[in-house]
Amino acid sequence: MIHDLFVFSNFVRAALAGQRPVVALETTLVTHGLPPLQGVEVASQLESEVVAAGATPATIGVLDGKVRIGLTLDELHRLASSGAVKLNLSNFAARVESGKPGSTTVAATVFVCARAGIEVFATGGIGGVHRGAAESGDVSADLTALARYPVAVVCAGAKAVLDLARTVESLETLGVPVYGFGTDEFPAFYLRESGLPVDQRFDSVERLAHAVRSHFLLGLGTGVVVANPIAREHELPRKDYERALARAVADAAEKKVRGREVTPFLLERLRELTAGASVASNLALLRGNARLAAELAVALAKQGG
Ligand code: PSU
Ligand code: MN
Repeated sequence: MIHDLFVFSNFVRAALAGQRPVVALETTLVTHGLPPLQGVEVASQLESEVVAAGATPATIGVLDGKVRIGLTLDELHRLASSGAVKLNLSNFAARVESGKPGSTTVAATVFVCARAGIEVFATGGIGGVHRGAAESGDVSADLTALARYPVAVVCAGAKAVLDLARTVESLETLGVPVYGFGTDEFPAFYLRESGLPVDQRFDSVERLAHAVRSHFLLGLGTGVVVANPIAREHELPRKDYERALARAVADAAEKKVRGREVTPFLLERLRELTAGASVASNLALLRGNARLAAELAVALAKQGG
């Protein structure tokens, strides 16, 4: 039995009990990854995408001393407006214990999925190895969680602000397969291509689901990254993007932004420097990931486990 620190919504509990497809969604992108008012609206849009593709959404967060699996719209509003802290694996338990609100990163969401028996999770981009990590040691706990919990994470690659080559190397070292959906290359979030390879390409959801199921059945124990590139028409123009990114990274260094603040700072700076275009791309890829995750969950449920 799962501990009563975990609280399921009725919808999610019923879907899991009936072995129907469920897709988890994180909340750090709601509270820290998007401009404040947009976060909740985007969260509901992602839930709608999941429902439209035939799965039950489980948006995850920490409220009132409990881990909530399937937040209501009301609870999402509370999370977004009450100073939620960004939770990874190291600050998770203390935040639950405090009774104060927390939003889940990929690391925390993957952990909750594993505890709750949810196999598929959709996000924007995973965290990874930061630029300059050799000095700062800043490597996202998302990698730790992927190495530890068998959950399929559908994403548009890793956050664009990272050292992507080192992030891909780390995934291999940790034993986390990267499956490209309709691509041979690890996507670069706002761009479809990074020049880095994936482990295996899949062009059909059924084949992808078989590979994910095999990974789970073999008991490799790690997560799977399903890399789903942004649609061509929603990519940022490469030149604009590269210029904005270089500027944002320089600003972060100058302002000595550190630790958990780095990602939100860079995303906000990119939004300003691209006049909002980065947010539009972000929304498009999030919707695409929610849809593919739901299709994957449906295919996995059909195949059985
Ligand atoms: N990528 C984005 N927007 C985000 C994040 C990633 O484009 O908001 C969030 C995710 O929740 C991810 C977290 O798990 O940032 C990673 O943060 P850090 O690098 O501090 O571990
Ligand atoms: Mn970090």
